[in-house]
Amino acid sequence: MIRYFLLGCIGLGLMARCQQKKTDTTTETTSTVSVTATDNGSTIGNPVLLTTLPDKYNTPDGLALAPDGTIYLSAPNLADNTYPGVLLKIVGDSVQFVSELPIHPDTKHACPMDLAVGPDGNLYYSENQYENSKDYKSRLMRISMKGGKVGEIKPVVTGLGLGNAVVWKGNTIYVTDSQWDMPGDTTDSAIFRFTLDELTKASAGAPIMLKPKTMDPHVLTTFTTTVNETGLDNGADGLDYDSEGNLYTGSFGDGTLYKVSLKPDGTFASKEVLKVSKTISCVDGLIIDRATNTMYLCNSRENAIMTVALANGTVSTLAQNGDTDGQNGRLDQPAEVLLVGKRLYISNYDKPDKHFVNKNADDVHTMSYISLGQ
Ligand SMILES: [Ca+2]
Ligand SMILES: [Ca+2]
Ligand SMILES: [Ca+2]
Ligand SMILES: [Ca+2]
Repeated sequence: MIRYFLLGCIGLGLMARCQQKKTDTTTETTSTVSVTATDNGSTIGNPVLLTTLPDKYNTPDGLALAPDGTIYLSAPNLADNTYPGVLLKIVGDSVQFVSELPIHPDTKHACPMDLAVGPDGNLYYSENQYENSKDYKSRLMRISMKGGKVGEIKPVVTGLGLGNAVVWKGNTIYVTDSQWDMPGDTTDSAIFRFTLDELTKASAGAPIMLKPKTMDPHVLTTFTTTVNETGLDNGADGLDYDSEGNLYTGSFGDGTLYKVSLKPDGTFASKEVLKVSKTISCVDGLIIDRATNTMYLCNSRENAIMTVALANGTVSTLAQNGDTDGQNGRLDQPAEVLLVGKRLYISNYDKPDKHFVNKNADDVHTMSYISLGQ
């Protein structure tokens, strides 16, 4: 019954009237995204509340599983950056403080995004300083880890535009930069590639300094965003690889998914747009279950977790909610996912852009999860 009601709403293009928005005073009726969601209602799936976070952790983002089972979480705190960006960990159904992070000398902010433990046991994270400065201030950072304890933290790469996702594949780390522009084109983005050797040397000496607005030798490949009504030119965002070692990324601004094939040495071989069964409007964080070659992605704009069967491109919506504050585990603009066993952890970023289902960076800050399978 509800489904037919919602379908009716979409068919008539009258979502704004069908939904009873308490505070919506806009007259927007032309959004091209068909959103099958109602305010504060769970429409698809059953995301569960993992924990509620205090104001000092107001924007949770990156998630990483360490070999010792620790689940690390970054809090860039971009919704209210009067609170410093910090490193946290998930313990059971609670979130615990791990470490403060160094501020950038120019922006005076730490802004940790995605994280990944390297083959050397150290924890690497990218920064999103783009919110503070458009002048290529973002860095790749290395946290020296000894016996699970945080040691020295220092930059190993400088000059990124908007460092976003990171993934280690063997002795190579791949990093997305959602704002790696070229001269004359402000809509570009890139995947970067750095070897463990390079980063180990950088950690002992000076960081690798990228050359903005060039095809720096560390660029694996670039992408161009088709800017839509959101006005967002952010490109490559989430990043992971399948069982055959192909990289996948998705564009935050236009939702295109890309498959990037690599040579045996980890350098670029080819890339293609992934053919999918249904248009996806926005891709933030993603993870691939390499046992099944299923991608789980965060559709930040539509407040949804979607799956893509990589074998045939079939897109399904695993969970989706309307404009929520996240309480009770409802999705509130998911940004990152992490699969641990049958549990899919979800960071609710809750910092909306124009034409997003999520309308308010509210004062409820949450982590959710979805139990997959039995
Ligand atoms: Ca740009
Ligand atoms: Ca992201
Ligand atoms: Ca919230
Ligand atoms: Ca919200």
